[in-house]
Amino acid sequence: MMKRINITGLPFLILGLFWVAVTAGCASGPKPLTEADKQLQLSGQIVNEVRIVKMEAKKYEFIPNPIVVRQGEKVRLEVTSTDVNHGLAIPAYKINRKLEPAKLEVIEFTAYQNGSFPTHCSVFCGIGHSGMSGKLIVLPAGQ
Ligand SMILES: [Cu+2]
Repeated sequence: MMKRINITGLPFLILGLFWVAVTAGCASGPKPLTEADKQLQLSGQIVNEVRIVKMEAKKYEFIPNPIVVRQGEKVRLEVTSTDVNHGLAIPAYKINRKLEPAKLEVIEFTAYQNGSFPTHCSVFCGIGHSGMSGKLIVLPAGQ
């Protein structure tokens, strides 16, 4: 007697795995702040009520990382790539900006939501591109 292999569940299994991969890969929503996050120093400095953070992008990192701001602040990231084309994406804040070498990019947003938000390079820049990521830490208001 031959056993039939039941494959009716296979498409669902594949879909399920695909869904897990996609949601894990695109987890752009906030994660809760850890105790260590809450001890971080704020990045940059406040000038005329705007937090200005000068940033550098280069193979394969962002400096500073993490970017630490306080909820409710107006934030201005002044970002320059010091080598090749990169991009800075902060999906939860709908930010995705191309960074050309030696060209200053100014990215402004209001940090309306607190939490820990993933950031990543959005322009292929070489072998380490997929690991070129970081965090935006938005500390709760009023501390
Ligand atoms: Cu890249």
